[in-house]
Amino acid sequence: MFLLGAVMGNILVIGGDGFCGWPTALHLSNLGHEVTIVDNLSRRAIADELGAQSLTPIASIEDRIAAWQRVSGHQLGFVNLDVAQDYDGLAAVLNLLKPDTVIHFGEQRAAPYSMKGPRQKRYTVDNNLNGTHNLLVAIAELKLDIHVVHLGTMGVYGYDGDGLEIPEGYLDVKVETPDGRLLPRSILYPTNPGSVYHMTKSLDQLLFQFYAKNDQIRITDLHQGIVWGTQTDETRLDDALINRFDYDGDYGTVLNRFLIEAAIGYPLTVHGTGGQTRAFINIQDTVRCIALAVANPPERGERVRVRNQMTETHRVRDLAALVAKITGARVDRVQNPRLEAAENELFVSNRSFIALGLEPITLSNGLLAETIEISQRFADRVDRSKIPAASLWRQDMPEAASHTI
Ligand code: NAD
Ligand code: USQ
Repeated sequence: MFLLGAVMGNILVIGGDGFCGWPTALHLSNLGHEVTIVDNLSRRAIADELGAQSLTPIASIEDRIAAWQRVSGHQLGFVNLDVAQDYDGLAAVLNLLKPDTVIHFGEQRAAPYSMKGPRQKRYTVDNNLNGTHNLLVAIAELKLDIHVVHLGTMGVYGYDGDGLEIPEGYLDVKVETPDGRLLPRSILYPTNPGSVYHMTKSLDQLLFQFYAKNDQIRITDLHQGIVWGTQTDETRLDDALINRFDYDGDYGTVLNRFLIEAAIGYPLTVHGTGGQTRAFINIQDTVRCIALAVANPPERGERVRVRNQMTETHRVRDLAALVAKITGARVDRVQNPRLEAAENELFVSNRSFIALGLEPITLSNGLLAETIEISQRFADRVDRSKIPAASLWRQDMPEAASHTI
């Protein structure tokens, strides 16, 4: 049995000011849930630190919340709190609101930023692991029966695949005993992270496994692919609700970067051969998947429920060719600043969301045109100097992804 958001609840959205969290908070609020955002606004601070703002002009959190109340009539709560640093504050919020569900987006999510240098590596590990662990400890200590929905990543599985279908979190294996018997085991799929950021998501998985077993916390871990697009049904309702759109070399993700590059006549920055195949999902499907995950929690005592949150896979150079075909952009091949396989295959099971009724938006469904339109509308806000990917995976690698190869 599954539910389509029919049971309304009290939901805390950690990281609810971010790219995925903001439209999710609006979507859940629109469905009738009581939503409170917890965010320390660190993403806005990092944008200032990098001198790289969202392509779209995003309103302050206060103006966003006021605009939502004006257009929808729904209230959104907001707590400015660092979940990694302020355990007591987090515990107090949980104890006061006693949410049915906590959705946890509140991590440093850019792989290039996490590889920039020692400060960013340490910040990413401290922030992501302490935040996740604080949440689990607080729920266990307060003895609250909360469903934790965490945003993980497809990147925990690694990207050197050769054709095996990646299952949803667990691998069923047979282990040979010393006396030759074969015993079945279901193990967490071996992780193979490609950055410090992806490594924190691999480590999060162990925290979840332990607290699901020891304290019977109900946990869903969503292994999400690269999110593309920017607007959703709710963020389109008012200019002050517009979602963020990162395009810089650290936070911009590949398809959104290609679209804004095309809009300003900047050659599409394909890293190396562009042979990496990745999983993708549109932001509108992200919010739908999260609503489905919220409505379909695991039972107490059940192992962590892992769902692969992606709708299609594409090779990077094919995406560049598609964008070039639609927009007339020129494709450039630049020095790859990352250490990653030159080519990989990727087959992913997403059966659990399809079984819950997800009807995937794919690149061919027309939403690409909307993202191109947004890119063109705000093209004059682009700082071209922020486009090259400058964070190197190893300091001894050749400089600058801006160099054509
Ligand atoms: P984002 O950086 O736009 O949003 C994250 C939000 O969390 C920000 O508003 C930030 O201020 C907040 N935050 C970070 N640390 C915090 C802390 N210690 N306390 C309170 N708030 C904190 O990122 P996003 O793109 O919205 O990603 C959200 C989640 O989804 C991340 O965990 C990310 O790993 C995952 N994810 C994102 C993508 C993608 O393509 N964007 C793909 C797969 C998974
Ligand atoms: N790439 C290019 N050109 C660019 C930017 C990227 O060729 O201009 C390539 C990269 O080298 C890489 C691929 O595109 O091979 C994807 O890069 P990305 O920046 O779009 O995605 P990634 O670093 O993996 O991170 C993003 C989100 C992260 C999320 C992850 C999901 O920032 O939060 O976890 O996607 S996944 O990729 O499935 O692991």
